[in-house]
Amino acid sequence: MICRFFVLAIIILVFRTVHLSPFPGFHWFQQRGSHWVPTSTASNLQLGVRRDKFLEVPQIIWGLNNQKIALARAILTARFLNRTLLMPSLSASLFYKEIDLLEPISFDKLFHFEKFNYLCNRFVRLGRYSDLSNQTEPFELQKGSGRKWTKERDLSQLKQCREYSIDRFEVIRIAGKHPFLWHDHWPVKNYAKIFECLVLVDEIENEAMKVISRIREIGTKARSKVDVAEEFNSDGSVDQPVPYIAVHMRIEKDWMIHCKKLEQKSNINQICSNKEEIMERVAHITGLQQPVVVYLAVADSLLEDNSILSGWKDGLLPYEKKRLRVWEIYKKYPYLIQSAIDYEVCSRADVFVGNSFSTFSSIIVLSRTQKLIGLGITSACGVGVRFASYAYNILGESRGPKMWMTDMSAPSLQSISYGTSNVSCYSNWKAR
Ligand SMILES: Nc1nc2c(ncn2[C@@H]2O[C@H](COP(=O)(O)OP(=O)(O)O)[C@@H](O)[C@H]2O)c(=O)[nH]1
Ligand SMILES: *[C@@H]1O[C@H](CO)[C@@H](O)[C@H](O)[C@H]1NC(C)=O
Ligand SMILES: *[C@@H]1O[C@H](CO)[C@@H](O)[C@H](O)[C@H]1NC(C)=O
Ligand SMILES: *[C@@H]1O[C@H](CO)[C@@H](O)[C@H](O)[C@H]1NC(C)=O
Repeated sequence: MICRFFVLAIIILVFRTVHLSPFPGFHWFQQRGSHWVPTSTASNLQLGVRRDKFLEVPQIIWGLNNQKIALARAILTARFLNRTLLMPSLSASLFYKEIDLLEPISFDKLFHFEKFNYLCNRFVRLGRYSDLSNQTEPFELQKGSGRKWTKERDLSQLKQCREYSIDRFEVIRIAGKHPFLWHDHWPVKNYAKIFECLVLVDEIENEAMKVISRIREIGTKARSKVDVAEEFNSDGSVDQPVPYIAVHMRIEKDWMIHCKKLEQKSNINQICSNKEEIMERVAHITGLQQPVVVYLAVADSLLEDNSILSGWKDGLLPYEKKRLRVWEIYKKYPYLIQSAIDYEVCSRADVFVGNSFSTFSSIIVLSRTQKLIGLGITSACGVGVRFASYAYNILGESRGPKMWMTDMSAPSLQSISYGTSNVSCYSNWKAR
């Protein structure tokens, strides 16, 4: 009897916990895409941010990950003001000098709008322009700029907006600088939560899956030629898909110019790595079972020469989009979407190697760090850890690249948005 009572009590407890989970999307997140049903429960209406007050921000621009950071900063600002963020416009192209070439693209062409609100429910909220009642003109808020516009002044301006005289407006429209350039007031873990809610729309997610299966297919063939000891099931299948490495080779000419300037300005000589250095360091990663496919995430059109496929150590099989025969998939899309597909391929790789001064690499490592935390792995310093990440621009152990995890307890996104040479494999577990 006592036993039964306890079992019952535990079942009730578990049931309650599942229902009262503070972040309901989390359990579901593991199996995203497969069977998702939008739910909007009336009981949630009072929680989270207000649905009748809005924030509007300027068009979001620059690279994919600069855009993601800008979006997160805008929506965290909206949360601070207890407002819904009006779905901002992203930019499909990378031209940032000529405004007319920015090619605005709606947020929901790339990311799933409903899933975003579902996953980030009670934390932040995105709204549509059709939600507006248009009763009053928006309040126009000019962001300050220049050296005198300090972080403190910026925050006090935001605080003023929470007072009735401004708060009574249905819409606060921020004018001036775009959100990537705003002062950063939010900790890394808040950004991480927003990034988790950014799920690609099905069409683009499927394209990324096609690329990944092509990579694994090639890996499987390569392994079947040599005698790699796989653990076969009784029916001859294998449990784990064939692993692959993704390397974000940041060697495009626009980057080379930028990083040389950055090295001079910051007096750090570990920012630019040429392709020989990248190949050499990747070759010294320990614990890799070979042969293994190395997917090179590069912007082919911006490359100076095509020699990135030669010079790799035996056992590392380099593939970029053309050799992989997936260029057909990418070429249908503008820059932003190409980059989003690459992001997904790198984010899901078994091993990722990037540059710690690239936001593209940094945000991939952030997502992988979160994945490791989710798997309960408390230190990625061991050899052969799944989802290991490395920074090739920094020398690590035994001539390899440096192990890299995101410091989830950092008070701002500074090191992620502007790069850092201070990377390590430690992570602060109290952050969660
Ligand atoms: N990985 C990858 N990068 C791309 C692609 N197309 C353009 N890029 C690069 O991505 C860069 C912009 O990305 P961004 O998010 O700003 O990252 P970061 O410049 O590396 O910090 C551009 O400068 C391009 O060189 C692509 O298809 N894949
Ligand atoms: C926003 O305002 C609502 C209603 O006034 C309140 O219940 C909620 O807790 C506030 N949310 C935040 C994030 O401050
Ligand atoms: C308010 O204005 C927006 C944009 O101009 C429009 O899309 C929306 O339908 C309007 N809402 C109402 C209730 O008229
Ligand atoms: C390097 O990063 C760690 C973890 O974020 C931090 O504790 C340390 O102070 C940083 N060191 C330097 C020199 O910035």
